[in-house]
Amino acid sequence: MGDGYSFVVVANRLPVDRTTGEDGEQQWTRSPGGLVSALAPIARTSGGAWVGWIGAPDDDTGPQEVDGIQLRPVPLSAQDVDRYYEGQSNSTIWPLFHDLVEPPVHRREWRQAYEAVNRRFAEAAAEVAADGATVWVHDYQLLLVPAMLRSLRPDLRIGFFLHIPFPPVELFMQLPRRAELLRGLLGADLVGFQRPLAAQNFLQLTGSLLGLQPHDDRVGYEGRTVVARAFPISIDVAEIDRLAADPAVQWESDRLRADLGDNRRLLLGVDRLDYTKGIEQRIEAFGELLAEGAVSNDEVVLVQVATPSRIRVAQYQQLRERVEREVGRINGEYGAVGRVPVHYLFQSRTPEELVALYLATDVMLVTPLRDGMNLVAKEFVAARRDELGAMVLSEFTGAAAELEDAFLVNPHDVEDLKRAMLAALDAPPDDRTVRMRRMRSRVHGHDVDRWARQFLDALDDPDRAKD
Ligand code: ADQ
Repeated sequence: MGDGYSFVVVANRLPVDRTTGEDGEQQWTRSPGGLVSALAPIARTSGGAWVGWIGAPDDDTGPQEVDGIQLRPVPLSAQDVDRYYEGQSNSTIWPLFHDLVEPPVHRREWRQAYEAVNRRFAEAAAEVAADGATVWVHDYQLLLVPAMLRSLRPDLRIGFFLHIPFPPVELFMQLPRRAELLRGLLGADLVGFQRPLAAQNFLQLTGSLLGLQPHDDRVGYEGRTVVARAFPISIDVAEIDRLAADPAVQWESDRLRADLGDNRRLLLGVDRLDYTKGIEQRIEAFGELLAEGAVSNDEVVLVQVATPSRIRVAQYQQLRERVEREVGRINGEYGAVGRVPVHYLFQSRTPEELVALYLATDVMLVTPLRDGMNLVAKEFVAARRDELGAMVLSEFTGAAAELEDAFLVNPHDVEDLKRAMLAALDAPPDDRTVRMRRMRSRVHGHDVDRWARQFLDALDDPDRAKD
């Protein structure tokens, strides 16, 4: 075991995408995204490895190195993907942890697959970790891994970070085999959440479900201390800033503005197509503003970029149909030849294209019904070097706790959405600049590197890191 890795990341997905080279050879490239760019340097300099699924079923690619990161793939069969990933992770835990925005589905065979796959992740991590290594487990797909890993390797220092909200006690209590899931998390030394309230929910649950006695930010369990604390995640600010300063990106932004109509103001939504993101409610509110004549097709345009996500899950297919029907209805009713009020793109876009869109935007719409953090909100702010642009932001995102200068909104209330959209459109330029400046200073002081460092320092020594 002595020759393993001293730092191991365990996440559902490996941080790589498959591409096909010019000669037809399959290659792996590092996937974009803040988490990967924050952890890759740490993994590289500290002799680290990353355990995760390669993203395609029945792929038995072996261990390999990509861009300096040692990858240890955990293969999943088509049935594993169906039951562990699309089933228990995304049709049971995801909706339940997001306040039952959609009803969770409970199936025994999904739970069994979830446990079996979590065990394989834990075994893979136990195999590659050096003596006394630090292991950082991520997210709701792997709630059982910390305890499984601890029983295999009591010598490890284990951290867990939950990227999504942690539900209130009475919602968590609805989960079949809830105590086992909670004990899974208690296998960690440090459990990190996006918000302090989530950490409190977790600690309270250890009392009400397991009869433990949480105190302050920790709880004693099986002779150890488990610390639970908030570590709000962020983005690679320097990278977004670099893209925003790139003349090619700025040129693309000007071109988008011209294509959409220079005299129209642009509202923008960028999300995975997910029912937690409030896309339907946002489009409905925009449709009502058009119907009431509060805005017109000549004055405003809404661009909604929605990345395809979990497309085999029924609730996501139904959402897609509802959104597309509503966009068609609004464009049919209020559009003109060559000019429609809603541009809907069911597509993934490159970071350059997203930043060009952010730069072209007058009002950014980030209106999830519930969201752990929401990185799009922070990317928009980081991109606006010109200190212009307003943001409508849901109170139910983690980001709202940090970006209080946005136009905050209750996305369940269509009237409130309409009010906030109009307020953001009508805000005097000075007011928008003051708000943007404050939001930028918050985002600049808290980038994803700092987030990762704070988590790992606290994992190393929770009391030192607290000062
Ligand atoms: P997500 O639910 O995926 O993340 P979010 O935080 O907004 O949500 O991150 C989405 C990322 O995907 C952003 O970096 C964004 O730029 C990118 N993206 C979105 N639409 C895209 C498109 N059309 N094309 C290309 N890229 C697109 C989960 C939790 C969040 C939490 C993050 C990180 O649900 O609450 O903020 O993890 O912890």
